[in-house]
Amino acid sequence: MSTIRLTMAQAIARFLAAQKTEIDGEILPLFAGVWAIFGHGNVAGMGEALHGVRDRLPTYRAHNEQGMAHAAIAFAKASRRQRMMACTTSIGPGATNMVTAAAVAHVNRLPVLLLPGDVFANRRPDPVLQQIESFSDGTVSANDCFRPVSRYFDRIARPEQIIPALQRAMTVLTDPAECGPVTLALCQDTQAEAYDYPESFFAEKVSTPRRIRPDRSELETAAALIRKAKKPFIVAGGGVLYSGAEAALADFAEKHGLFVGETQAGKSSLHHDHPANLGSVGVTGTGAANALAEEADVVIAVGTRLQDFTTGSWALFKDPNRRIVGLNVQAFDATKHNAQPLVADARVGLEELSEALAGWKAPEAWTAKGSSEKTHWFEAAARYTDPTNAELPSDAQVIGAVQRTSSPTDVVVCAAGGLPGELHKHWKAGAALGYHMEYGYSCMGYEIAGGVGVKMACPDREVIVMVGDGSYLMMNSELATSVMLGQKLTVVLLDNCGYGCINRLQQATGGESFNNLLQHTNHVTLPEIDFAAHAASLGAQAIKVNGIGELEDALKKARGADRSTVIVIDTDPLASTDAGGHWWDVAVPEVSVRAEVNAARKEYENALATQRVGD
Ligand SMILES: Cc1ncc(C[n+]2csc(CCOP(=O)(O)OP(=O)(O)O)c2C)c(N)n1
Ligand SMILES: [Mg+2]
Repeated sequence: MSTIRLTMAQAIARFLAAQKTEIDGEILPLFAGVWAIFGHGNVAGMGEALHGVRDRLPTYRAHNEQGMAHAAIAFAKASRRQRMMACTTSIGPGATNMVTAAAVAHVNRLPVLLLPGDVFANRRPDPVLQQIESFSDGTVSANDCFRPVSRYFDRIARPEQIIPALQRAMTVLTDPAECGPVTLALCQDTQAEAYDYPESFFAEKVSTPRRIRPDRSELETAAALIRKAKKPFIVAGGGVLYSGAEAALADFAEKHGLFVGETQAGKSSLHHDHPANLGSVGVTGTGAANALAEEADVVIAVGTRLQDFTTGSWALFKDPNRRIVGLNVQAFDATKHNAQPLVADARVGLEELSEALAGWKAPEAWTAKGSSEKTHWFEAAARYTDPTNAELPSDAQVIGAVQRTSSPTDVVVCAAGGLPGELHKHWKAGAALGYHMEYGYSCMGYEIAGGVGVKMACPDREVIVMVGDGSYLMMNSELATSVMLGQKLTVVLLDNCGYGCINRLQQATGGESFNNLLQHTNHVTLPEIDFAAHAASLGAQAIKVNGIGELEDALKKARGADRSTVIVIDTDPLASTDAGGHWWDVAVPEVSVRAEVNAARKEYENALATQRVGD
């Protein structure tokens, strides 16, 4: 066996550079690059190794470890999980800064390879700078925080351990069902230690996405269940996009006279004006999709985790006899709430289900209801996004302006605040993947960093990041990275002076406005933050606009710009779209000195009575 003597870090770099993927007949590097922030825990080992492969595997420097991992995660999502990135950090704070991002990837089932540095395996210099020192357990380090948010975690304390560890990592990262973050914690001394690795370990490897076909008996049972349905309804989740099943979904819906409600992750599975697309479903659903979901007797859940925003905290589907068909590549999801599982890739699953349903169509009365609900919804929704003379525009009116100046191939990126709900209801998605919402973890601070990753994955598409003032303040530093790397974004920053959506939720649960909007928060001086000046200081073009007309002008200018632009607009913190939507389970205090809370609790208990447990 021929071997090659490399450090453990050099072996990792070489191995990653040898991993390829085939997309539309083209062989591409599986890892588009490595995000890195160096410290003593990785600069000598991983730093030296990445420098050695920089022509084949580029290294990108970021400003915050969480931000760089968000960029990597967004890249993978915008690449339908077929390409990905790795992230390396120092030990201690650099590593734990990435834990939140690991959770984002874990919830959203997205591949990312996290390579935090770790303490010395030989323990000779203990305790090193940033070592947390457990009194009771010598095997614990700060990186153990990654365990619950990694699909696979390993600590590498000998150089040859990476041979099985990297192979296992690749299995997880490229498996559609198991897919999620992998953390390999790399002991600092081991990174620099040499070993005679087999040359074969570094041979080029091309991975192709695995498409799991349905089990015969599950397919027959699911098809029989659907054939009996009088009011079937499809819920399309992120799995549709991950699998590239948009055409299969459209075909399935058309052939069988079915309507589709899209989850946050599934939005843009169908073009917004496809006749079968009733738009968003659930807590932030359209009146149209929810009307059908409420009556549905068979819910065909495709590639969705069925999280509470989709199921209205399990109170949305009201037919007492309704069944769910869980078409999902992961059995964990396919069997939720007593669903009839159909474990399969979304695309081949829909194709085979369609064959099994040959000749069957949903009853015409039900189809007619879907079409008329859709027409009603769009009439009702238009008045929320149209401009008015109001002093401060609502989020929906800003969305209307962005929509009017956008093209169908644009990608809108968002994650937290009031915007996700408004975008879910109102955004008219064009091409697939044009709606990029991180609403699994809804992590404030994802937006700008995520936008950078989306732009890297889709260089030919305009990327529009929509972000609230709160989320922007939480993490904005990758705006400088977007300028530095020439990854142009248009950022629309909606400044309502605080955490608008949580203030509204607080009021809805009977609470006094408290600690959310800046004005209701302990302060000596009310901050007047000049967001445009801030963004300009990071190198972006920046402008503060006054009203919807100026916003549209600025958006048009930003399209032509070659560097990131931040457009700041003041918005109304109290306005939101009351049409559509559904109850969401947010626990209201059982006892309170506030009459408003007691009233909200009564309503809450009434709503709880409609919640379905288990079925
Ligand atoms: C990291 C993180 N911390 C806290 C929350 C809870 N949270 C959700 S939305 C929100 C407020 C967001 O404020 P902003 O971005 O200004 O949007 P707005 O609500 O004003 O629309 C908070 C605190 C969260 N989702 N993520
Ligand atoms: Mg805000």
